[in-house]
Amino acid sequence: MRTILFILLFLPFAFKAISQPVPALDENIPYLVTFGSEGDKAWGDDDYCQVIFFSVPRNHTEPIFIRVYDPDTGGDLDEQKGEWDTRMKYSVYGGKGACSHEDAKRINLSGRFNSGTLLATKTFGASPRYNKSWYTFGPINPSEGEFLPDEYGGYVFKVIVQGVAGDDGNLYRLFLSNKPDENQAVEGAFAFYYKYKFRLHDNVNEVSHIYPFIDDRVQSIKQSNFDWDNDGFIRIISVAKNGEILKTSGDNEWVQSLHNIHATERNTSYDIQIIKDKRAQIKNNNVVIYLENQYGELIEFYSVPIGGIPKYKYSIGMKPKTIRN
Ligand SMILES: [Ca+2]
Ligand SMILES: [Ca+2]
Ligand SMILES: [Ca+2]
Ligand SMILES: [Ca+2]
Repeated sequence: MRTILFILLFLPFAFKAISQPVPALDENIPYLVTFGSEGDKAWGDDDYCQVIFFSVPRNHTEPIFIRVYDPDTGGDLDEQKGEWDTRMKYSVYGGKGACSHEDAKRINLSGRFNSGTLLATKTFGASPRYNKSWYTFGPINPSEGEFLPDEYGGYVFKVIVQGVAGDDGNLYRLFLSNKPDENQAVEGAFAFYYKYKFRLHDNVNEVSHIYPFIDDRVQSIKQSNFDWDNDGFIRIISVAKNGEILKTSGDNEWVQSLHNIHATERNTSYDIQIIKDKRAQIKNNNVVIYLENQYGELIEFYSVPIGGIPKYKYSIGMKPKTIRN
């Protein structure tokens, strides 16, 4: 399965520039979110941790930098509860097991989810110095990543963002850069993630997207989402699905729905579209989503849709349906 992924990755898509920020440009998601360890789950974070992987192509030898926008929790962008008392720890891992260790690909923070070699770490509280500005990790030698050429085309790094104190919400973005003091894309690099926590737009006309890749072993997916606050709907566009609806959660709850995979969808991306409720006008909505295949393995979301953004083909479309469990 991975071989096909690998081939697809190296087709000449425009990875440059659009694949380096997380959230990615094509995702149209305003910010990632992680709360302090005492956060109220009803505010939209179930476990106060986010894990993002970056892959750097094997032929890239120049140092790379992992940059964080608004790493502090305080000031303009972040979500305040009482005093600003949140501390947020950012850690970059490489080396053997950083990505391949099975605990690194689970939804729960059990076992060695922080597997690999710790390359850099820093903890931020409220900091006017970093409010609405960038902090840079690095230089990092690409070869310090975990070398996974067949699965991810090169060297893989893991970034763990974990709330270690407080109850406020941290909004932030990441960028994989060639430069320490500006965002310059590393050609051919991309990001992927399994459990994605982010802020929805306040503007009800904005549509956000996430792009899981359906490899050739996937027969069905189970999607789970948390604290969606019944804010509109989530739908799948693929070569065979023209808006199949994913069940959305209410306040402080998980929901799941099951979705069958059509044969023509294998080795293509899904465009999961997130559409807000036009009337409810919900602000500051933080959400969590992940997908599992029929074996209970998490399915990767990619910062750029592998094979491009899928288009529904009327010739193979199935009748939309949602199986709820
Ligand atoms: Ca607080
Ligand atoms: Ca801030
Ligand atoms: Ca922040
Ligand atoms: Ca929410």
